[in-house]
Amino acid sequence: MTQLTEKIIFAGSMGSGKTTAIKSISEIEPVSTEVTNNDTEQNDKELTTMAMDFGTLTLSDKSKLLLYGTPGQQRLSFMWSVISDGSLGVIILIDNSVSDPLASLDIYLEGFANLINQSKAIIGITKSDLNDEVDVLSYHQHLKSKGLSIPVFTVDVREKEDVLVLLDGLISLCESQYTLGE
Ligand SMILES: Nc1nc2c(ncn2[C@@H]2O[C@H](COP(=O)(O)OP(=O)(O)O)[C@@H](O)[C@H]2O)c(=O)[nH]1
Ligand SMILES: [Mg+2]
Repeated sequence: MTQLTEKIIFAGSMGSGKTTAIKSISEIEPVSTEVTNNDTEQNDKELTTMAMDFGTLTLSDKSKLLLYGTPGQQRLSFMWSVISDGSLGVIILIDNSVSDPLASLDIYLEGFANLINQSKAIIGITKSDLNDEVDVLSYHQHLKSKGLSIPVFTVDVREKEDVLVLLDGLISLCESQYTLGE
């Protein structure tokens, strides 16, 4: 039987926990890349560094997940659709400790609209232990006001189990044949 391979995307602003989430569940030492952008014409000679992460996770049915962390910077958002192409779905991580987490959410709702419209997205609220001013209900209300219904979980991505909850949620959402754990 052929072994299936699927791409999962971790998105979110800098500090939202993408690198940590991939590190928590990857079975290989995650690869983090720092790529220098030499497109001086576009960037006015400014050197741009973009960080990407990569890890893998093999599920109990032997299917393999390729875990990609997207560059968080909004100016690199053109990369998001390139990386998302052909993926199973996106896990959007929102840092709840920033001053306006819902504004940050809007950036990703727009950037990943394509996957969101296909119900291939899930939201993980991180760092609620640092700031719980904006709660899950506020996220739901915010999404509802935009006519969206996306599952939202409060997580600590330093905990493997929490990241698996997000993965499990995304996979069931995608009505995939895959199952996690035993
Ligand atoms: N207190 C707290 N720290 C967290 C949480 N999630 C991630 N972090 C920390 O936040 C920092 C930034 O995370 P990182 O994975 O580098 O974010 P990235 O920029 O999205 O890759 C790391 O030091 C994590 O340990 C959380 O839920 N609570
Ligand atoms: Mg990172």
